Formats: sequence, structure tokens, C-alpha cells
Amino acid sequence: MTTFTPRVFSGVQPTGNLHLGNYLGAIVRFVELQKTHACIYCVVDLHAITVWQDPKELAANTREVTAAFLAAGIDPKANIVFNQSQVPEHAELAWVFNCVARMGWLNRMTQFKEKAGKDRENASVGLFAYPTLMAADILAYLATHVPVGDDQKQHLELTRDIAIKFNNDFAESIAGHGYGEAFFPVTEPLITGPATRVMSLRDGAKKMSKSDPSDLSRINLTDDSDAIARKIRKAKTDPDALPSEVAGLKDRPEADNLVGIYAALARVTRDDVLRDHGGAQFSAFKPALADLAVEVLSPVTAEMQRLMADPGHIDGVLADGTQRARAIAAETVRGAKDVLGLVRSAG
Ligand code: AQP
Repeated sequence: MTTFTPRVFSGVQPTGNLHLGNYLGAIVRFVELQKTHACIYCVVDLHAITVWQDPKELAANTREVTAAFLAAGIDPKANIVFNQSQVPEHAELAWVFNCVARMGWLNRMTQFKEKAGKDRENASVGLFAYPTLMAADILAYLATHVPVGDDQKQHLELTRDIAIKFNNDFAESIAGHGYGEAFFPVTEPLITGPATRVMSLRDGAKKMSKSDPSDLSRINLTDDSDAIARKIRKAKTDPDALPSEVAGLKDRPEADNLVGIYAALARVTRDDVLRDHGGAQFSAFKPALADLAVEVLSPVTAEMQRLMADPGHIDGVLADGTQRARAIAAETVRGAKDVLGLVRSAG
């Protein structure tokens, strides 16, 4: 059995409107994992351009996601923080994986179907091939663990399938080059954050999303206290009081979502929240939730703003991370090319 050193990789797209779902589903977990693992966190700007981006906004959003990582508590010295486009090995390995993954696998990806919508013919090839680039992001670092929200589960399964197929298809060459039984690890998804699926504040059946046209549907990490309180006040709910047990949240998606957000922010269970707030009307619960959200998020927002006022510092963090990321990714790609029989010319 080939053993791989435990290593965490994950990414966030710089597509604007970084929200509470990204924070609770991913970033909070990124921060925790640095206590136990070597971690690589990436602003995945090549993923962002699978749909059209305004170039100025893309650059600003890349710095904003980096600021959010740092403001939330990611240490860029102990870990690696960088943006994807600066490490060309991601795109290079993605091409290899385009040749390993099968059309049928990609055809099953629900996120492509959702994002392409009815006008599939007009979607970019990049949007379709997104999951192979994601597999390259992860496997370029031989990452063993990937913390993500629930929506990324299917893409992670595809990453595992690609690693397994590569390891099988080239087993003889992998062994012959001294890599043992496996060149790539079969990565474990970590879908275990405080809230793995935060739903829209306007529709409990839809996930909170950067691309939702309604700003009222999400709490952005750049929102001030007034905006947070207003959005929670306007959040869709049903007319009933909160139940005193979790079973009572069944078939009440909006109530379940607000209780889930409260629990995640307070770092307690839904049962704990209902023990304290069971029987309360939303007119009483919403202000309590707004106060809690402001208490937790406002230090992060303030620190993000402080960091964003100094883009030179952010760019320095990214440049340092890029250098360290590239050293690892280049070694992986060199090895993969040897395994594939792509001749290394002298020099
Ligand atoms: N609603 C959510 N609840 C919990 N986790 C979430 N994530 C996203 N939405 C939720 C997690 O955040 C990480 C970064 O996501 P991304 O930037 O790759 O974007 P995404 O998954 O496509 O979702 P977004 O942010 O809402 O963007 P759009 O609107 O473009 O779909 C991932 O770990 C993701 O699981």
C-alpha cells in the first residue's frame, strides 16, 4: 500500500458576494484543520472564468477571498494561500485528467446541469470540464483530505474516480517508476463543518449562493450590522412558533435553516438552540439570531476591510504562497508525465 502524508487542500471561487454559507460550510473548517494538518488553501480564479467575469471585479474578488481567509484566521505562513492561475500545473494536470475522465462521468454532474440551465449549448467548455480542473487542484498536491460544503460532494467523488482510474490504467508504469501501487491518493471529502448546507434566506429549498440575483437571499461577509439585521428580519419563515425539539423542524425548511445557522454560529447543536428558544415566535428569535450573527461576523468583516485597504500585503501573501505551492505541484506533474511516458527532454 502506498501511503500519502496527510494534507488538506480546498478552494473558494472569487466570484463575488462571499457569503455565510461559504464561511460556515468551508472557511471555518479551513481554520480548524490547520491545527492538525498541513493545509493548502486556494482562490480558484480559473474556476471563476468558466462563466464570464469582469476583469477588474475578478481581481478585486481574488483579493477579497484572500482577505476573508486571513481575517477568519488562516495563517499563511504555517499553511499555503495562493491563487490558482499563478500555478500553471493546475491547468496542465487538468488536461491529463480530461483524458482520464469519461464523458459519461461528466455528463452526470448536477452542478453543470444547474449552472448551464436550459441553454446548455451556450455554456463554456470550461464549465463542463470544471470537475477535472477541480481534481487537478486537489491531486497536484496529493491532498488526502478536502473540506467542502455538501454541494461539492459529487465533484469530490469524481476526483476519487479519476485518481483510481489513473492508478489502475498506469499501474505498471507507476510501480516501474518507484511509486508503489498508487501515484495519486484517493482523497477523502470532509463534509463536516458547522453547517454543510446553508440555505437561502428567501427560499429554504435553495442553497445560499453567490449567484442568487437576490441580495436578500444571503448574508455577505462584507455586510454591515444593519444589513445583517435587515436580511434576517426579512428572511422567509412560516407563521408557527419554533418547536422545542428538532423533530418539529421537519417540513419547515426555512425554520430549520435559521435554527441551523444559529447553531453553527453559536457552536452548539440544533437541540441546544431549541432548548433555549423552543416556543418563541420568529419576531423574538430573529433579533436574537441577528445579534449573534453580528457578534460573530463583524470582527471578520472589520479585519477583511483592514486587509483589503492594503492590496500590496495581500499580493505579497499570494506571491509567497504561489512559490511554495508551485514547488509541490511541479514535482507531481513531473512524476505524472514520467508515468504517462511523456518524454522529458534534457536541459
Ligand atoms: N450554501 C452553502 N452552504 C455550505 N457551504 C457552501 N459552499 C458554497 N455554498 C454553500 C461551500 O463554499 C466553498 C466555496 O464555494 P465556491 O466558491 O466553490 O462556490 P460554489 O460551491 O459554487 O457555491 P457558491 O459560493 O454559492 O457560488 P455559486 O452561486 O456560483 O454556486 C465550497 O466548499 C462550497 O461547498
